[in-house]
Amino acid sequence: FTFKTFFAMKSLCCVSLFCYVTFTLLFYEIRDVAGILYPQESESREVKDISGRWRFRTDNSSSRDAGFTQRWWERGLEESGPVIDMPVPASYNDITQEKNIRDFVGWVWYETNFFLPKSWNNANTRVWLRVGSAHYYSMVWVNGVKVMEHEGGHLPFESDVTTRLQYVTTNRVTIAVNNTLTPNTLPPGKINHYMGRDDYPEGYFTQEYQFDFFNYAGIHRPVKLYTTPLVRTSEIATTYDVTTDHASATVHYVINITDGAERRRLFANYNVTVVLQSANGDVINKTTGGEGDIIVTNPRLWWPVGMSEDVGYLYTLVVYAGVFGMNAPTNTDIYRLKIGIRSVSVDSSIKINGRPFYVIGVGKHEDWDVRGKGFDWSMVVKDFNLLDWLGANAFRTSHYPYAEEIMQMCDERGIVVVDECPAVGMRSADNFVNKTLTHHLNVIGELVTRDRNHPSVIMWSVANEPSSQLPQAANYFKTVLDRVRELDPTRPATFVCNAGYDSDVATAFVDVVCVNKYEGWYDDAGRVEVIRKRLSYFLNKWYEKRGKPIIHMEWGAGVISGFHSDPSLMYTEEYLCDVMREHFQTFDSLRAGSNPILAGEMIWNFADFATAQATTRAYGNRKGLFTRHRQPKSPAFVIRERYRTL
Ligand code: GCB
Repeated sequence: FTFKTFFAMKSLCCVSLFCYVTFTLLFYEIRDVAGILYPQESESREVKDISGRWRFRTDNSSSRDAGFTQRWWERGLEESGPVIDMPVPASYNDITQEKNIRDFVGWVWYETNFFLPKSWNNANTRVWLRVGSAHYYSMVWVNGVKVMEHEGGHLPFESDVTTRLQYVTTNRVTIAVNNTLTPNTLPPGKINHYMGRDDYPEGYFTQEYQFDFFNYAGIHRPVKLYTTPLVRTSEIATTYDVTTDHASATVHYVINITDGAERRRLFANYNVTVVLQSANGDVINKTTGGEGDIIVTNPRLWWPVGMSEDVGYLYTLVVYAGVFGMNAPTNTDIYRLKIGIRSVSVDSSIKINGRPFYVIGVGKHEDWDVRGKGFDWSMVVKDFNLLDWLGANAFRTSHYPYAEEIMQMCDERGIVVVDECPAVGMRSADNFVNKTLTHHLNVIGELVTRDRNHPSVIMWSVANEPSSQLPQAANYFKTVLDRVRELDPTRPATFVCNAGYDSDVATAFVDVVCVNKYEGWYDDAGRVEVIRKRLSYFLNKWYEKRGKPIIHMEWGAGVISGFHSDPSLMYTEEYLCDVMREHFQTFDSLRAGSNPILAGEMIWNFADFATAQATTRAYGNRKGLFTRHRQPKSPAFVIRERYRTL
């Protein structure tokens, strides 16, 4: 199955009115999902980052609702109780020496103040408040007035706060965040109450979840204010066609222009000019209108690491949007979107620009010491340098969407991304109900509209290791995967499966079969000698079942850095090296030959990471190639040798 762009399909269907109507509806549906463009400066936009040291308090009341009953947002937080310093962005869990804060469940309150430049106070300027992400449910007030609520971590949310701001004095922003997970959140979880138990302290409860990483919480990504003109570009969607000889490409674009009344209008009311520039700013081509095509002859295609000398080439799409008749530069909104021209398709293999692409990557986490899941440029750049050192060409945003800045770096560095939804730990039947499904579809909408312009994203993953053997999983995942393809028909979609090949009912709807299996670890622990045979049997069974290319998404073994043994023993550095060599034999036999069934391998995990406390987790998950402090364990050198050779 080849993923042609729907734009191409639309023009093919022009002859048939029926088809035209069908695709036009699709076209409008894309517009109905509010995408949030990354805030950036331009001649018409300013950005003010208000991250930093905020005031913070956990709501320790037994029902965690004191903040609401006492209306903490109405005054400075200091006036309603004690506060502590809290960095933003950062998870709050590891910042203090308090166990209560590390393991806190419920509402926490953040607050800061900011001044605004007087120049922002004019009739043609709108000011937006944007939270890069907060885990999990957020409410935001500006100067005591509620401006937005958002459900779900890992994705940005914003609101027009123009009318809430003050220019003669300081402004106050209050953000309440609740990390409680329920059977219908993504990821799901549940609260266990120990009511009526004489053997537990009174009122005791715990947060339980079925995923293997610490439930870090707080404001995880920067909080920014930014300005736009009244009429602004609010969404851009691009797709590409590349000719088979690579001699020409078409950039299809759809732009949404939003006016001051926040009504979405036909772009016919506005004057839209779109200019495609090369990386060094030369104009390649330009056109006008809110939707259209830009032809690029002899395009410099976007290639991932290892497929070309010319890795991660990005053009810039400059969008000028203004109102007809008042086209003075001050009224024109200017937004620059970096794009990479490439195609993705799947038949017997994954193809980028028509050429087979073999995934050699890692599963990752946004996880660092002290800051938890808080965005930190030092850690992000370090991780990219380590990916480069390994020679990896891909990673999966296991198990939730990563920061936009990380996606931008993937585009630039030619690192392919399998972009994952935070649907991890859907293990029980009460996770597969309409309430979860509705939220899942919303999250998919937010994820696809946020990330659809990143050339690095070659596949959507809608979940990790759901109980896909449950009968209700079939319809559930068909619905979710249909929705992804509806929003983005240009990329394959999948979920990552650990159900048995004989019991799973939902991989029928994926484009690439992605499986997790830990031979020599969870299966046949300590018996490296059976890995080759067992792994090969398993992957062949999957291929027999679905006949689709397979990515072995997770495999590996726990290693405590500095543990050694010969012959190897589980948890030693030598053990993972042995496990790797056995896996490589099978991978090589299945990725080559006349019928290659394997499209890629991703080891679990890039680095050690924090988890909930458990008897099977010694200071977190130790399957990292690198320690949590990003120092290599010896298996990292074995992977490096392989990835750099492949
Ligand atoms: C898995 C999960 C991942 C865990 C890993 C492990 O299958 O997808 O989240 O961390 O196994 O190490 O157990």
